[in-house]
Amino acid sequence: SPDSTSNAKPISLTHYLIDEQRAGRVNADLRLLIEVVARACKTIAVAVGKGALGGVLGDAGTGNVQGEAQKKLDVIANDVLLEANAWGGHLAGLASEEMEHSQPIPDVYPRGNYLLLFDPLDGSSNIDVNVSVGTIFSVLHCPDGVNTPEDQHYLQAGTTQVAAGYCIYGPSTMMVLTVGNGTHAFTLDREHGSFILTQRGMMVPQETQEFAINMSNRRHWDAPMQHYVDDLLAGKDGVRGKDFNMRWIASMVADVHRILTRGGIFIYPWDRKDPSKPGKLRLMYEANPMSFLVEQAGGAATDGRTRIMDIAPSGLHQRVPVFLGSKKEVEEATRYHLKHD
Ligand code: AHM
Ligand code: MG
Repeated sequence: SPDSTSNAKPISLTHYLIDEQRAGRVNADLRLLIEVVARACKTIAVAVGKGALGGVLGDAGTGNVQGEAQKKLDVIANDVLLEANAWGGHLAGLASEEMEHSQPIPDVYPRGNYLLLFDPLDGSSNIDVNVSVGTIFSVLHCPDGVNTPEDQHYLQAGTTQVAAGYCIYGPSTMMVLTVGNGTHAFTLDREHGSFILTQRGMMVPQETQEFAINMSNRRHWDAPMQHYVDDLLAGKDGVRGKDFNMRWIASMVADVHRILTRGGIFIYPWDRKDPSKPGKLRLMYEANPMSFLVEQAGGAATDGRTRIMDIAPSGLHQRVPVFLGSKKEVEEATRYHLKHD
């Protein structure tokens, strides 16, 4: 993109947000809230980057609300985000993948009008092997007249999100953000400590020859899912008439970042390993924010049948199957399921 190579003066995240505010697309509170999240992500980037030297690798010895082992860095990242956002005055409350219930902003601080949801460190099982991980976040309005938000107030469809983004801690640290006016990437300039706009208006190619899925679960999938992937694997010799390449980092932020960069389809389907769970990924912390980013970049996101952002949430930690990325391919995968119904 021309932004990363041109001689034009670099545009910082702060500058970008002020431009959006002047254009009437974000207000001062939302702008400052995003700045606070970005600052917290810089702190997390430092902790992640220290690796073994920071004594932060390994298990925390605790479980989160879903009974999953927490890494020390899960706990650190969660604390950093809570601490950074509590006193800013822009939020009414927060909810985290790592906490059973949402938390209203403590009474000692002023309360704002937004709700922040986050997965503090997604893909954290990858940390110990030094693979990219990330923070995912979503911003909602606090419903009118609600002063002390409870879990139920967060149960809003993805279409109501006012902002969403992720920060990827990889070879470089990047923040990818949407406030409903395209999806834009900012790279952390470590020397100066600011995020610089390096790709304006990311666009996911409509078609793709690359898919991302954990193939080891194949026998646990339902029939349409098995047929769909079998047809991808048949390549040129099958009904699809073209070969497909496969990538699976097992770190959603890294997999979605690749798709936003060069296209592809990312799938975490329903499987019968644990029939009580309708998928692995969480609607509120992972599926909705990623769907918003992908749709704003011209891609699509469904649960195999329905648009993810149209789902009316029933629980803070609800799980959903996820199909997202290149629009034509997501539509194709969705067709396999609808045909079968
Ligand atoms: P987490 O929130 O516990 O880190 O789990 C989510 C991660 C995603 O980042 C990734 O896409 C998926 O789990 C990988 O699952 P699997 O290990 O089944 O391949
Ligand atoms: Mg996660």
